[in-house]
Amino acid sequence: MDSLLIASNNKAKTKEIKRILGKFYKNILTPAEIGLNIEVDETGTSFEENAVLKAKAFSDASGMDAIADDSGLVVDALGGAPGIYSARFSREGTDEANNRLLLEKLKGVPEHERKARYIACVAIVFKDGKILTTEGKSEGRILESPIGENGFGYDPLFYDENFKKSYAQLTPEQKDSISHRGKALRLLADKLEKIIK
Ligand code: ITT
Repeated sequence: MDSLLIASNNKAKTKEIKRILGKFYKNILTPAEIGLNIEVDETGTSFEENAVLKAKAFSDASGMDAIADDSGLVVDALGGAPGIYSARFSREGTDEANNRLLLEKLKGVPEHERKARYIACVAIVFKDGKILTTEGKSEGRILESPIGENGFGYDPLFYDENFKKSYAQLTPEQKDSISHRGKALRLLADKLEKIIK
């Protein structure tokens, strides 16, 4: 297929999407690369609704196939928060402030009650209006202090029991192999493969 527009300005996400879907499209472009600047209000009540909202807005504005991811962190001890509000958990909304607030809220919570998962919903809206969505989850637990330099968002606090490392200590390829977004994108790749054949 020809060109795919990524409906996101999150650099870490766009890199992950390019790595995994690169073989399906000749060009995978970001909004900046085509000079498109739109803000989409994430007014949905689920990851899926928000992913479709974002992909549709970018597809409509560009006339291209567009892919969006809506994702977040679900913490059991916080009743599922921050969930779909993960990017805007703290007032500042920066990764640093979000991580600080998460640690504050989990102060005194013992290790076995710090279970959490990342969830990602990925949606492609094709230029003919058809929609494909997939979802991926990855399980982990929230550390008591940040460690690692890679990744983004809550990665320095999100610990994987198999690698025995935080997501921020994983290489990009290791993260892709187990992450919520990696899983959702591979499921999407399977669906795309069937469409192309
Ligand atoms: P776009 O809407 O432009 O795609 P965004 O960062 O605002 O970018 P979301 O609305 O989907 O994206 O919010 C996702 C938030 O969830 C993100 O900002 C992180 O705080 C967290 N998150 C999602 N996936 C993550 C990952 O792989 N590693 C760390 N944090 C992640």
